[in-house]
Amino acid sequence: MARSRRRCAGAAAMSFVQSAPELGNQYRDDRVLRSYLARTLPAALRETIEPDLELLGQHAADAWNERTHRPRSEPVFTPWDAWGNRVDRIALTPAWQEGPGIATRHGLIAAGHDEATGEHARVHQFALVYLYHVASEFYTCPLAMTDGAATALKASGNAALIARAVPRFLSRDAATFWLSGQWMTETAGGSDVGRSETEARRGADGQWRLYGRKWFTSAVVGEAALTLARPEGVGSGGSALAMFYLETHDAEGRWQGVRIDRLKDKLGTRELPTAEIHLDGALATPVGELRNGVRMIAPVLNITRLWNAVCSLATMRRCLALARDYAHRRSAFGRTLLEQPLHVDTLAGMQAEFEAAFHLSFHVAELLGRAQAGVASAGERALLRLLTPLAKLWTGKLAVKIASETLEAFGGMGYLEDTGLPQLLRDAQVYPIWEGTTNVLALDALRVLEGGGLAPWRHALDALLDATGADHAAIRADADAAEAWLRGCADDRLALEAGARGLALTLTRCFAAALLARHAAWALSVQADRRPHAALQRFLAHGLQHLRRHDIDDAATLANDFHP
Ligand code: MFK
Repeated sequence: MARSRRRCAGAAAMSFVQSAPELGNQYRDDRVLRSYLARTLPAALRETIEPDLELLGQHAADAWNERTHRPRSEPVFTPWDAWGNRVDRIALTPAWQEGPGIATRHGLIAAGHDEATGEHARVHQFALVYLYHVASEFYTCPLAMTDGAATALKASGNAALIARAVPRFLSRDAATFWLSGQWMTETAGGSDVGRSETEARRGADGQWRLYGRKWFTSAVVGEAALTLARPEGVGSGGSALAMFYLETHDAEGRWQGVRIDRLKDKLGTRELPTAEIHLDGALATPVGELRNGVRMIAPVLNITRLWNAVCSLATMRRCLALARDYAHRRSAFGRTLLEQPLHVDTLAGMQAEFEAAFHLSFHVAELLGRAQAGVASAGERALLRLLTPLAKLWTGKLAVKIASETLEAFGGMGYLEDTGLPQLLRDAQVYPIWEGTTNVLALDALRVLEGGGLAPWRHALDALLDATGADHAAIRADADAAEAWLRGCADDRLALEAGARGLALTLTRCFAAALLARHAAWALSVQADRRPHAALQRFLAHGLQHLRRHDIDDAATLANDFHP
């Protein structure tokens, strides 16, 4: 890879031209991923999947290195044809057209449900997701929902729908592969889904048809969708909603009861055709009972939240790879950026946060794989339920921070659209919003703690630290503080809710630190690699504790400060 500064040949006054950052194979170059897989996967499985990981790692590099030679494109929506027929056609970008081929060839969804790899299925799958995500231009978004739909249908026990849809969702052949949407968000309910207004009516023919408006349907190009609707005549609230399965086209390939109103004009993820749609008599099948739809769709939420965490990691890793490469190439004040202590210190801080986030997110994938394979203990299942929203809320925010810092590491060039760098930041901003905002997820974590307490989290944390053979008193002290905070707020609902984000971050960072400590001990003894240990020291120095208990009245006064 050329790392030299270049001069503009033939120019009258020879002026300096900075070489652009380039990526190498994103699997081979990823010490964190490779070291993690070496610890967690059986050697035979790792050797089997490695060629595939290398291919996706090369695809990631090629997609970035060639991107400057290709014009950027966005999906184009055509509601009517020239003759006045309603067609609702969406022309996709080249990366999205390649999506089904890549997703099925590498088994992006199938790998996560592969019984042959047992409890390791999800780690294998999320390694693929992590390598593919940025190059996919968020084709991973509908893949996440399809994975969620397969998981929710399997959990529903509806044999007919499982037989019809799941093999298509898990297909390894683009010709038979189906994408599924999760059409949940409405104008009244992005977070408060219980306010959904879409109505389900049963006709004289016994068929259910849906009527309503869905406000953020990112997988509108899919062949199927899981959605929520309120059966006619039932009451209000989330428990009165039912979960329905529908197919978007009829046997002749025409939209069935679905009208696309327009594509969203979004800050980022612009290659992803997120649509507003109307359901106007769309034929649909209840997946299970005609109520408790929110509970029934929850498996989709949990799966897509883990995808969100891993995609956030992928963005962080991409940012770091670019910033590191550039630091070799770029000189200022007579030294490369990599010889400048403050720049090095800044990159090291980003790397430490990323490494901790990596181990947390992939640990959630491990737990999911164990739960799915039926080998997880009750404690592990409880931990999975808690760590899923925690991993999502932390990594979403962190990706924005690291993307922002990365743009700064490029100086003014980081602010220029045609470097491709601003897109990383704009795209990253979706992570804290999509599939539940930070606050909704912090409250979800609170709901879990109210059900099962902190014991599963604390036992697992202590077990991880005990296994390192070191004391790690600082991590345990912050864990003690979190437990004390929770006990102290037990009778104060307002304080509990107001402090839920601080509690969530503290639980997350303590657990991520314990996971990083476990990996650092392993890497030191097995690979003689000190880098995870250095990452841990830095991560601890950034601080684990975010517990807050502010005066609620003061908070209300400040938040409502509309008048001079
Ligand atoms: C990548 C490209 C993106 C493109 C742009 C996208 C921009 C943004 C577009 C969006 O709109 S994304 C938003 C997606 N929406 C969400 O993620 C929903 C966020 N809201 C929540 O997660 C709320 O917490 C929730 C809707 C679940 C609350 O609803 P309710 O009706 O108040 O539910 P409730 O009563 O708390 O829970 C109902 C049942 O579900 C309970 O079980 P029981 O009936 O047995 O008591 C809960 O325990 C269960 N439940 C809720 N969340 C769960 C869960 N179970 C397991 N896991 C969960 N996560």
